[in-house]
Amino acid sequence: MIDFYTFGTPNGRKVSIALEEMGLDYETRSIDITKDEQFDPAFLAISPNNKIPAIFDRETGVSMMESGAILYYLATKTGDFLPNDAHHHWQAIEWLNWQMGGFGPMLGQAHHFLHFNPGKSDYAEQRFGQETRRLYGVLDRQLSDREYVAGTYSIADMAIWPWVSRYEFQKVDLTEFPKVLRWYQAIAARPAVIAGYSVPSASDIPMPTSA
Ligand SMILES: N[C@@H](CCC(=O)N[C@@H](CS)C(=O)NCC(=O)O)C(=O)O
Repeated sequence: MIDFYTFGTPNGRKVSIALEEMGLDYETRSIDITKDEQFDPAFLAISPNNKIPAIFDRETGVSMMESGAILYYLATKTGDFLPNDAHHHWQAIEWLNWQMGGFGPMLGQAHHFLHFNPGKSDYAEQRFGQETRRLYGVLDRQLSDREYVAGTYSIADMAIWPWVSRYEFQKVDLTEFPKVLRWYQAIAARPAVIAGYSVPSASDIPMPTSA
């Protein structure tokens, strides 16, 4: 049994999708970051950086923050969703880290300046809007000759996909990135993804109207 600390955000959904895909038993503990529950000392003992997601694995006694590390832990624990051959294994790790170091942090800034605080800074809107589009272009190219970012569906896709699901916040028209759109729709149809998207509370997966 895994205690899963989360909220309805892309970083949280990476892990709920992985838990569902891997068929692991988990209990959800909602941490409402709009009410500062992430600063509760009991939560800080598990997640010292005061951010969701975090897990405590009752079987092993491991507690862990950082969604990329958690995905790697869960894939290693189950032996699922990390390709076995070295080339694709390391490609999955590479794209997982691309998400953790670039796609997530940059799109997070785009959410702040383009969606939550528009009109505050032209410079920031341009900078993060352009970087968001550049990153979508990189992902579109990676998906041009393979179904998933590392060949087969892996934890790298689980890390990237929830950020794409916020395309409306990022003012991105997914039809401009046809390979990303095809990949997004395929993953959105997976029952484990639909279930994981509704953790900790019921949520519909956004779908582009032209799709
Ligand atoms: N690098 C971290 C980022 C986690 C993160 O930014 N979590 C946000 C929600 S998506 C959070 O908990 N924010 C609360 C805060 O900053 O106080 C990860 O991937 O787990």
